[in-house]
Amino acid sequence: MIIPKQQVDYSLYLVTDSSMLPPGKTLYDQVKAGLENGVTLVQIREKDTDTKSFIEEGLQVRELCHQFKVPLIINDRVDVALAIDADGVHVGQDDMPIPMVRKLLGPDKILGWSVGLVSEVEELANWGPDMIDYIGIGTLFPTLTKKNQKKSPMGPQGASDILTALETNQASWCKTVGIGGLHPDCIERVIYQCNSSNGRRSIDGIALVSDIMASPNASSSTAVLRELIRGTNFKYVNFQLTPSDVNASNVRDVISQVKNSRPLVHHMTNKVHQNFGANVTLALGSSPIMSEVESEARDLAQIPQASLLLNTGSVAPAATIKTAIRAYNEFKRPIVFDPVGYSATQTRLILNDTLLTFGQFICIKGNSSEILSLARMTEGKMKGVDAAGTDLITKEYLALATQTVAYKYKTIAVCTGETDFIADGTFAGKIQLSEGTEGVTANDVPCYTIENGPIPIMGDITASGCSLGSTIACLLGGLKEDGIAIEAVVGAVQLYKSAGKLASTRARGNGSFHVELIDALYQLFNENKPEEWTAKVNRL
Ligand code: 3NM
Ligand code: MG
Repeated sequence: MIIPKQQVDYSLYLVTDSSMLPPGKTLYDQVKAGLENGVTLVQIREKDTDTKSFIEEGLQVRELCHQFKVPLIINDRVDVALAIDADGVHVGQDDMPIPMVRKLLGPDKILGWSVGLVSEVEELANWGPDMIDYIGIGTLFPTLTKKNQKKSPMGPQGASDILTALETNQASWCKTVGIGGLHPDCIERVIYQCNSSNGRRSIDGIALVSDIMASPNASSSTAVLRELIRGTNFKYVNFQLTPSDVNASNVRDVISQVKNSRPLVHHMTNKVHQNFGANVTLALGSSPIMSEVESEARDLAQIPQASLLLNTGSVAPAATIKTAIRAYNEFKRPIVFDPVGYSATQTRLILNDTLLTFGQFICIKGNSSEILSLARMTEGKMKGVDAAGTDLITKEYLALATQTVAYKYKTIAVCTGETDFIADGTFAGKIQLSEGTEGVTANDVPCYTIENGPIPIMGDITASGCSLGSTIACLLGGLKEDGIAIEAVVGAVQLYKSAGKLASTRARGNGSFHVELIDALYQLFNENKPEEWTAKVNRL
């Protein structure tokens, strides 16, 4: 062993594949470039190499790795690992059974296992700490590298379930790396979102193949990866995620910022909402654009005060939505996600979960049914898109569901109803390998309520919930660089509820309520006196 196995640094784990080398590069070249730029662990994974060449190559790479004090792991071939005295072996679920591998390797070598299921974690825990040293958690995202994939991508939420299982099965000693489809555009998000529910751990490293092996410039590719996993602030929006005890003066300031900057609020939303949402946006001093054209999403995301409202009530093609999500994340502009009827049908569930896996949202908004199912705190499927049948659920339970969604997705979650709940799970954008959320759990994330008594007529017009999404997107879109996200979201919900109350006192019925709501939003926004608004904010 080049170093004691307890001291292995799993943070940037390079797995080889000589079938994808760029022209003129050898496996040795790519591994060397990786090691020179911060790879901390190497695995030779060669599926089609004959034994003799595998051993020759293995000896060369072992020598190279050891110059950098980096251990070398061999995939699958226990015989090759023993023959060249490698530092460890990695096996999958269909390879040699773990107790046999350990017996052949002896106690001091590193033994890694590919894990995708909670039941596998239970098995590993039963073996105890002398068997497995680390697991590769995967497949995280779709990848072309692994042929004959049997597992479907689990996303950060699936990886978090595995991390949680390690904790609940008392297997904290087991180290973890995430693997599968990891590239610079998603690595920070993976580190940010993957953690056990007790907040005690996150993944210990990133394992990848193609991003380095297939790179024409493996040195700079590795340097980019090294920088991304260094552990810092995850800036997926270009304003602040600082915690705040929101008050009227903060909210007044947010609205002034919107007035000055006139944000462009890009709606990808359902047909029923389009007209009303555009009018609400105009009433709030902002410019609506209702576009589901894939080719212009990137252009829109580059407009300085743009924001995206993504409402899956009736859906644009998934490819179009993904292009938009990628662009808004890349240009650090806010996305508000409204997963309408989140799990009402299998089609919606799959689409919404795919999108949740695919991007980082600054705000996720839903009614109580949607938030309860996102939190996995409800039994069975939702009926339709309305928040029916949740009247008997306590406020404490709804607050916890909102906090759970905020914590899981590292977002600001909004749960609408007679009382609105807002939970801030952004952790100020702090990300770090291994540390989890430093013991903070869903229960502990800041939570606010907004109350204004019942406004039954709100439920009698269409798209009133969707237009709260428009309002949140307007206020987030208007934030300056030093603006604070939670103040915009709380301010938006408070503004919307106050306007709803005011409009309900003026309306003669559903039709005039529609009009009065737009007028009331216009009036309260332009007066900008949050201290006089009837909806009250409480921090729980
Ligand atoms: N194991 P890339 S996914 C080797 O899910 C491997 O266990 C996986 O390649 C698993 O970084 C994978 O190019 C391939 O996506 C990862
Ligand atoms: Mg294998």
